[in-house]
Amino acid sequence: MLTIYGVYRSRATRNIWLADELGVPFKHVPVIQANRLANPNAPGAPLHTRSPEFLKINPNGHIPSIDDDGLVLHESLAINLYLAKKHGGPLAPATVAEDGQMSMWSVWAMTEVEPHAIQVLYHRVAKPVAERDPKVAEAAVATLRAPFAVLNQALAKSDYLVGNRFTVADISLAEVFRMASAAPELFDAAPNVKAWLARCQARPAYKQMMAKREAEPA
Ligand SMILES: N[C@@H](CCC(=O)N[C@@H](CS)C(=O)NCC(=O)O)C(=O)O
Repeated sequence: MLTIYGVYRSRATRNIWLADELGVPFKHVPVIQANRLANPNAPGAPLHTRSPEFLKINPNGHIPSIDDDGLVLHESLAINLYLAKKHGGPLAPATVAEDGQMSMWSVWAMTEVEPHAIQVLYHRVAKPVAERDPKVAEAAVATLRAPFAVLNQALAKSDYLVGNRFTVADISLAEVFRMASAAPELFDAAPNVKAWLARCQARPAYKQMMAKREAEPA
């Protein structure tokens, strides 16, 4: 049985969306970020990223993690590649070449895009207004123009990233690019990216995941 650790309001959405697309049943353990709790050490506090019980599963103290019949894995996008390859089908790489392409896009998204996209999210939306720094958001947007252009060019030839079909790479990248949603100027300058993200987010499994995310307290 697959267990996914991490609340819906976290990067766990990447793994939950994929599991739903694959039709893989899973147990969901809603570990919450410790920094979202006023007093994580209070008696009766929910299971969180610094709970000793969770640190035994992920000593990094981050969500998501999975336990798949005893195999414990961390890192959201590595988890996605593992689950896709384990369960196969159209979401998974069909050849070693596709495996290379899916790994390339995933590592690219995590290193070239996510660190900046998260600054857009923090400084335009997520932080309390008094803590937002528009200059940080602007700098992140400026840096993101180049990777947005790269993805825009890649998507000029195909509706999806790899193999001309919707795959795990699209799920992982769509979730990373969603972090930059508060910068519509980036999407307007990259119409293929904008249309691709809308295509990915029109999928029933995405909508199901997002409905559960919205139902969680902010
Ligand atoms: N590279 C990791 C990042 C994990 C991460 O930073 N997760 C956040 C939530 S989205 C977290 O656990 N924050 C709370 C904490 O670090 O205590 C991944 O993609 O899985």
